[in-house]
Amino acid sequence: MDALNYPLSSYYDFQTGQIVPRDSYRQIHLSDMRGYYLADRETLHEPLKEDPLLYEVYECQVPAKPGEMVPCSTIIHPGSVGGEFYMTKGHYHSDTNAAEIYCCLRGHGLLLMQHGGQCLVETMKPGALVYVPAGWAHRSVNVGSEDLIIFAIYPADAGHDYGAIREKGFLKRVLRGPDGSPVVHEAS
Ligand code: S6P
Ligand code: ZN
Repeated sequence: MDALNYPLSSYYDFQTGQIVPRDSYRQIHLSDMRGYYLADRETLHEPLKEDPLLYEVYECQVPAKPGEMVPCSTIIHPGSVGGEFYMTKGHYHSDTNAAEIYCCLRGHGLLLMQHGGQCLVETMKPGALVYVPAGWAHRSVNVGSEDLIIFAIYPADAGHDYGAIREKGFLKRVLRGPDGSPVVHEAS
């Protein structure tokens, strides 16, 4: 990240959630989420019958040093795995002093935030602006029938710690109820 031309300017498509030019982009398929879904516990070591794309993340590349900030877009597609809505892996920031700002542009979702045995659930609908305090794990869940598009900004030197969530999960899970609407369960 030496040869940066300032100011950095991109185009953000509010309809699709894409950021152009595409600096940093990743796709997360079901095969990348082994062990995260409840239904996966029994079938963890079985080959997947299909491997749908669950979510995509665009990030603007900036130097990973104190004072810099990363703008990013997450697009979570609609769907569920064994009745559990498509969701991001979820993580803590490695720097426990690093907060984050989330803003929902499109769709309908829930944002789980967890810290010290407490798990809060915030509604994400267009215009919802949620502050993720430093030290809180966060996971987005698409509970709607269209893409959930979220814009976020976080400190460039925050770092991402996936280990604790990968091993223990969140204290709450979001499942599809009998009528298709989301039901938040205490994780077992
Ligand atoms: C980064 C920020 C988001 C997530 C993205 C995917 O700090 O919270 O850009 O990276 O929503 O979630 P995850 O948990 O797979 O990184
Ligand atoms: Zn984050």
